Amino acid sequence: QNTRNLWLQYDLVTDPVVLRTYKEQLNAVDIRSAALNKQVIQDELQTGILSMLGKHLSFTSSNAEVVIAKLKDLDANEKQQVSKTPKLESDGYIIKTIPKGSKDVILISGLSDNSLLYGTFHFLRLLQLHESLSDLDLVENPKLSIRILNHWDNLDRTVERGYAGFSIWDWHHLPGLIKKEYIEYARANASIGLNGTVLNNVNASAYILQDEYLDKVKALADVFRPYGIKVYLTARFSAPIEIGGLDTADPLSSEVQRWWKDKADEIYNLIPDFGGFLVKANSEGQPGPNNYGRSHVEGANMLADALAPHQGVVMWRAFVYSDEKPEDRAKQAYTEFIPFDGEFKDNVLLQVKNGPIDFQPREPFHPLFSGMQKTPLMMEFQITQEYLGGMSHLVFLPQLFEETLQSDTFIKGKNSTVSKVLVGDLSGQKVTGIAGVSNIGTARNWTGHPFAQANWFGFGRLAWNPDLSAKAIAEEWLKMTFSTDPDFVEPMSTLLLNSREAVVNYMTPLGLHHIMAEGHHQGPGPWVDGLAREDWTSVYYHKADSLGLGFDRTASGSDALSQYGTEIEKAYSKIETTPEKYLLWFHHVPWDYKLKNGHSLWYNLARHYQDGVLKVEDMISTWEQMQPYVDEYVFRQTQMLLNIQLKESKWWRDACLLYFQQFSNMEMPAFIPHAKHALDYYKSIQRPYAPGIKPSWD
Ligand code: BDP
Repeated sequence: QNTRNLWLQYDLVTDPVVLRTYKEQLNAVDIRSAALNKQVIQDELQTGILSMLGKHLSFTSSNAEVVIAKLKDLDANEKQQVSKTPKLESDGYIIKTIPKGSKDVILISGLSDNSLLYGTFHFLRLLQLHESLSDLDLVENPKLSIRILNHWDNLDRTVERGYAGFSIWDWHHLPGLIKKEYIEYARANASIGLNGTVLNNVNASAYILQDEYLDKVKALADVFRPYGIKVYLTARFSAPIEIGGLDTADPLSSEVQRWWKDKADEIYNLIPDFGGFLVKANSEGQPGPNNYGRSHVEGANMLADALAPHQGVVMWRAFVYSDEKPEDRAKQAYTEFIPFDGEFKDNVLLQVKNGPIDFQPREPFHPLFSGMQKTPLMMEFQITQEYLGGMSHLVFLPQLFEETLQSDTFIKGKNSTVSKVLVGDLSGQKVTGIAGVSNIGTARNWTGHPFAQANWFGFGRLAWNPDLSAKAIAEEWLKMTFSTDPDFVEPMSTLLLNSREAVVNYMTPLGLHHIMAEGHHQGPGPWVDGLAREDWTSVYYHKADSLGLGFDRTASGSDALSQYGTEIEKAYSKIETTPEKYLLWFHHVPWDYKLKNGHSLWYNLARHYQDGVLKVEDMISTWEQMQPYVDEYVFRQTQMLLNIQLKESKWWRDACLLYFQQFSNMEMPAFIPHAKHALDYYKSIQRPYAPGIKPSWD
C-alpha cells in the first residue's frame, strides 16, 4: 500500500477468475456528458482500471461496455430502459446493466455532472470490493445536501485540535503554487461523496476575508470545482471592524449590513459557486451579535441576507455556553436557541454538535435535535480525536456516529431517529447537511494514525447515507485500503467495531464525561479544578463525593433531562431505567448502588476501566496476526501506536481509579493490577507541548 492513496489503493485483483471476468467485461467507455469533470472521470477510470486490471481502457463512443451520460444525453433506447427507475436528486445516480444489441452495457447516469463523478467512484468501488458487474441495478441518492468538512486550520498553518501535522493549505504560496495534495484531497473527498469544505478555523481570523486571501481561496475553489467540492469560509463576526475599518459589527447597523453585502458580492465575483459562511458567535470568547445586545437570529439573518442573492448559506453554530448564566452547560444551547425556532431565514442552518457537551467519547444526542423542529439542523461530528486520544489511539468513529444518528428522539413516535430529523423526514426541512471536523494535515498518510483514515472515509460515507451501518463501512474501508481476504477483513472489522467501546471504557465509562486533562485533553484529569470557569473543570462534571458519583440532570438536579421530551424523560428519570451507558451523565449514583449485574457502582466502574485495557490487549493480539496482509511500515507503525494506546489506557485506568477511590473509600477490586504509581504522580504529569492546542484561547 501507498498510504497517501488512502482507500483508493486500486490493488491488482488477485483472484484469477474475478480478474478474467472483469477484463472481459471492460474495454471501452463512452463518456458522453459531464463538461465540468469529464477529464477527472476519465483519468480516474484509467488509473483505477490500469491498476486493478493491468489494462488500458479506450474512451470511445462505439462499442463501449460502459456509458457515462446524463439522463438527458441518453439515446432513445437507453432512456426507455431507465424510465422506470426511481426519482433521482441532483447528485444521485444510477448504475444499471441494460441490453444493447447482442451485449450488455453498464449505464452510469444522473442529472448533474457531479452525479456522474459519484457514479464513477461507486463503479470503481465495486471492483475494489470484487463485486460482480453483471445485472447491476443500483440507485443512489445522497440523503443530505451539504456534506462538508470543517477545517480548524489557522492562517499560520497550525491546526486547532489537529494531530496530523500542519494545515495542508499553503497560504503563503497561494494562489501561485497549486500543490498536488489539493487535487488528491479533492479526489479523496469526491470518492466518498463529500461536496464542501470550510477552509478555516471556527476560531477565525478576519484576515481570510481580505482581498489578498480571497484570491488564494479562489485558487483552491478552482482546483476543487471539477471534483464537486464547494468552498466555504468561517466568517468572524467582528470582521467589519477588524478589516473593514468600521467601529461596530452590530448586525442592525446599516453600515455593517452594507459591508457584509459588499463582501459577499466581492466573494461571488471571484467564486460564483461559493458555498457560504460558517459562524461561531458568542462562544468561548468569539465575537457575536450578543456583544451589541442583539440575538443569534439577528446576527445569522443579517449574514443570510448578504448571501441570499447568491444562493449562499449560513451555518450558524449552536455550540454556545454563556459565561454569565451559571446553568448546567449541557442545557445552555437548548435554552438559548429554542426561543428562536422558526425565526431564521431560509438559508440558515443551525449546526449542532452531536452531543450537548463537547465531542466526548460518549454523549447522549443533543436535545436540539428533538426540540428545534422548525429550523434546519445540521449535524457536527468531530473526526479529529480531540477527546479520544488524539492521533495515538485507534478508535473507529463511525461506531460513535452511528450511535448518535440512530438514537430515537421520539418526536413523531417511536423510531424518530436523529438521522430522520437530519434528512428532513420528520420536519420537511429543505436544506440539509452534516459537517465533520477534519482530522487531516501534512502527515505523509494525511491523518497521522493510519487507522484515522477510516474516520475520514466513514464520515463521508455517512454524510451520503446516514443510515449506513458502521459494520458495512468498516468492511468497505478495510477491503479498499488493505485486503479483501476474509481472514483479514473479519477479525479486523471486529477490532474496529470494538475500538470505540474500548476507549469509552478506559476513559469515561458509565456516562462519565469531560474528565480529561486541562487544555490538551489527551490524558486523564479527573482532579482538574479551580479554572477560570467552573464548567471547564472535571470536578464540575463528575461531582464525586463521599456519597457517590455523577451529575444529577433529573428534576432533582439541573433538570437537563426535561429537554429530551416525555418518553426519554420518563425512562431516564430513575436510575433503574436509565441505560447504564448514560448512568452518570444523568444521575448522582451512590457508590454501593447495585447495577444490573448485582455488583456495586464502584465495582462496575473498576470493571469498565479494566475491560477497556483488556480490549486494547485484544486489539494488539489481533493485529499481530495481520502482518501478511499489510505493508511492513504500516504494520510496525500500527503496532507501536497500539502499544502507546495500551500504555495510555493503563494510565487512564490507574489515575481515574486511584482518584475516585478517595471518594468511594472502597477496596480496589482484585482484578485491578496494583498501580505502578501513587495518585500524586499521575496528577503531576504535564504535557505543555501536546499537539493541537491553540494557546490564544485556552
Ligand atoms: C472544543 C475545542 C475547541 C473548539 C471548540 C469549538 O476544545 O478547540 O474551538 O470545541 O467547537 O471542543 O468551537
